[in-house]
Amino acid sequence: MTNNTAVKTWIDEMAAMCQPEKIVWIDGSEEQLEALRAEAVSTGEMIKLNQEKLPGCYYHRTAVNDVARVEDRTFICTPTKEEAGPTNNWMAPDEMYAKLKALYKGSMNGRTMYVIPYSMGPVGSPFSKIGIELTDSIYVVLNMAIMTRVGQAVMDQLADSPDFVKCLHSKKDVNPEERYIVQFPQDSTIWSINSGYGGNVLLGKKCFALRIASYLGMKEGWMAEHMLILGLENPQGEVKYICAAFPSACGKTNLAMLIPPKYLRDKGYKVWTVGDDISWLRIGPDGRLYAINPEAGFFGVAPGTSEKTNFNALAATKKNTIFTNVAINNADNTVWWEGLDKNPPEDATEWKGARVNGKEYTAEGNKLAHPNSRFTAPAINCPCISKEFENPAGVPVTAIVFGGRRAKVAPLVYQARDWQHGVFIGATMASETTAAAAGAVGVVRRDPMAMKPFAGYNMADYFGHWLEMGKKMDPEKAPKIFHVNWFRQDENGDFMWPGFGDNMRVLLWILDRCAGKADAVESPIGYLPKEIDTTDLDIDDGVMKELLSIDNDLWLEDVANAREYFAQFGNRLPKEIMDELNKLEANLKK
Ligand code: OXD
Ligand code: MN
Repeated sequence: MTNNTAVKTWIDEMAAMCQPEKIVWIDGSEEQLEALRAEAVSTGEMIKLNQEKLPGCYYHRTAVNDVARVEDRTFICTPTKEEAGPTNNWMAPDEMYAKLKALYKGSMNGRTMYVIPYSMGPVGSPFSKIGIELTDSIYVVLNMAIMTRVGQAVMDQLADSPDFVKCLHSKKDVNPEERYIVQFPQDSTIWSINSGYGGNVLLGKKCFALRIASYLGMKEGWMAEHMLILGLENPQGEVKYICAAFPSACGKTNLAMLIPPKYLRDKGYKVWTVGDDISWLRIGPDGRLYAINPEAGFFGVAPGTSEKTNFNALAATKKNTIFTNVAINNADNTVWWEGLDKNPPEDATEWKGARVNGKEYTAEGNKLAHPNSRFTAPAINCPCISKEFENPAGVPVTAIVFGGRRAKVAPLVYQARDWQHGVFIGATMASETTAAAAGAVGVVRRDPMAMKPFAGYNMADYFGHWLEMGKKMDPEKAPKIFHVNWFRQDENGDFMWPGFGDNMRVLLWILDRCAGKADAVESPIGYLPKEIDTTDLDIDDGVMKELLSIDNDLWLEDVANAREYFAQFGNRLPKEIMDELNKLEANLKK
């Protein structure tokens, strides 16, 4: 498939270490993928689901000890510890290479090594980057073929360039004690071993498109962010694009595929999905910021996904989808998960593989699907996929939205005064633990720009890069920055805002602000709405007032918490971030 000497030399080296029985190139053809599906079914690695109800759909179960990303075993191996920063695990590259080489030695004995050339972003787009993943797992090959663009076209694009990210994965024996997910940013290299779970092994996603890409972005003057991209179309047919960053499990996929409330649908408003998890952003020739979604599929959390909560995501899973760790409904060989409906199948196989009476099993408090069970669905299946999804030039970004789960502190929405203030708002992003007791405020976890687990270099330098990007844009053309909080609670611990489709009301205020059409009031934290449209919404004025207000004392506590958090970065923290923190404190004390 290639005469590229850099590629061939690297594969020879990796094969000499892992010692596979044979090497198979993935050419991207449906014929080859179909043969691999058949092979995976014959070995039990995958189960073929009901092909009438779920055509092209398969099921996979991971090892019980291997069901999520493993942040404590994820490393950024930069030459010095300072380059990785205090929020990443670090080991010296030489030491880590030596440790892992011993683990990889003979790890593919008797197995096939698949070579997956893949493009993050449309093949040939100026935004796009190429990776090659070597893996001993057919499951990984088939998932990568959904999540990225794979095959010969990618090798043709690479031609004889050595500019590709070298990704090595071996499932080995899934030993959690020897599981490592390691990025070497300076070498454009990712090594993952002893896992078969998506986030650890689909190396194009978090490892490349966020960790390695954020480092490349810093070097090359662009940005890789943990952000969804959506287009909001008004009744005149104009579409404006929003990028939004939320920590994991805050409903990014739901927001990306939002269905507007009926009164807005009736007027002609629509939402189009460009991406649900990752954005790559570059300043275009016109000085505006443009975004692409580097992925080609959705690796979504299944539990909680239903016709009501996310009709579009559910529709996307109805064909050519791989389900991982959900439950099987044996009556018709389809899938089920908590929250799909209120009707767990009687004859079910739970995610670990035991055949149970699903009704009794769940009534006893057990879960049929693992809470982090997933669907891997092609983006083009999504009924609201944007027609700009494949646009190699990306979409122009009008607003950037940060958000978190805050029971008390953050209002429903507020706007940053300018880019620098917006970067500060992103840098202080936080979420509270969801299991908070009624009314009680959970434990605050800082997750700057939702990138804490994903920044491939020192987070303080990452803030600096955000500030630099702002300086390169005309302030009139740069996206306006906002913060939202769908999770504010009343004194009984009940959510005050309905969320889901009604979040569209907040997005409309955001876009109106960007167009200079909506009023706001200045507050110590930024601009608060005078009003959010609540047409047809059963919410009283007192609740709306509360949602749009702030408690200065709680905010001062938050300032103290943020100050403590920032201390870990020492004098590497950009001065602008501290200036904004001091300004916020002074505003709150006024
Ligand atoms: C994800 C995550 O899987 O952020 O997207 O954890
Ligand atoms: Mn994510």
